[in-house]
Amino acid sequence: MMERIFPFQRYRQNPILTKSDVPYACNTVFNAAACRFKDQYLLILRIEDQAGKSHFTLARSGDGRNFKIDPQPWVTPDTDPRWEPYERYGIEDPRVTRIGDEYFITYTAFGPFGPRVAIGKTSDFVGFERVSLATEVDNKDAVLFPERIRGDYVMLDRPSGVGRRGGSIWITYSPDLVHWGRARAILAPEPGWSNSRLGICTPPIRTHEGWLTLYHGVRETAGGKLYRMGVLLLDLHDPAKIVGYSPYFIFGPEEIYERVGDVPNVIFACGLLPEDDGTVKMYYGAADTCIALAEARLEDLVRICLGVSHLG
Ligand code: BMA
Repeated sequence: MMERIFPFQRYRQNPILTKSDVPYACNTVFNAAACRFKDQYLLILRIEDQAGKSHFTLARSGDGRNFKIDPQPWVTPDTDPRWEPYERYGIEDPRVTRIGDEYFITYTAFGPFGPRVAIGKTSDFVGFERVSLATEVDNKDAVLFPERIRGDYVMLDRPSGVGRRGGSIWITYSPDLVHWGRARAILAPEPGWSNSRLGICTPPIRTHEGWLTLYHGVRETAGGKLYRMGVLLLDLHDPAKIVGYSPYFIFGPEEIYERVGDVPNVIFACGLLPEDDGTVKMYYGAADTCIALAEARLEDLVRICLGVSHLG
């Protein structure tokens, strides 16, 4: 029998944000990027409006649990003709990575040609400057590493795959965040809990044993798609190499707010924040309808990747 390991504990007062917390009319709030800025926790919320298009609004907190949402959106789809055709249907699923003194936001730009990965940046969470449309279409779930590796920026992304070949996790490199290449495949869907497609969830965290990231695995069922989460550890010096990963899911929809919503049975994390006490806070969208929080010990996540079946 395979040992079942569920390292994350849900916050008792989940969900932490719902549309009733948003100070203006919208459909849903979900899939938020997370970071620390000055002495605050910041979430970059994906808010879907009543026309079905998403934009980003900031939420701020002193303790990482109780958030207050800004009165106005922060980033909306661009009207500049260089970007407008690609963001016309909305901007979705942000992830944020601090590199030096700047915060880089990778997100899905969605338009009539399909979804593609875009990168923007800020240093003050007031301004937002678009940097590049980093991939062609049919690619999403991109995260940047928090430091250059052998001189290059490094990104994990998820080209969709064609036909029955579901999307896989890839790695790609850039000297300037604009020109990307030397792409290599990292992990493909496998029979079982992630048989349909995979995608990276959260920007990599440096640990002694490797870069730790969460990924989602999708299983097609008679009742629709089931989004659950695994954990992946990549080599510190050559992140195209896998050190280890969970052969089973470590977090899946169970609670009513994860089971019921606009898209049922979805948990979708975009933010994982390490704390000084060795724990991590995972912020995840639940059922594409609200935002929830769960906590784990970073060491437990590493041990799962290393194949240690009993948590310490
Ligand atoms: C994915 C993304 C996510 C969403 C998930 C489940 O493809 O679009 O934004 O949470 O599907 O609907």
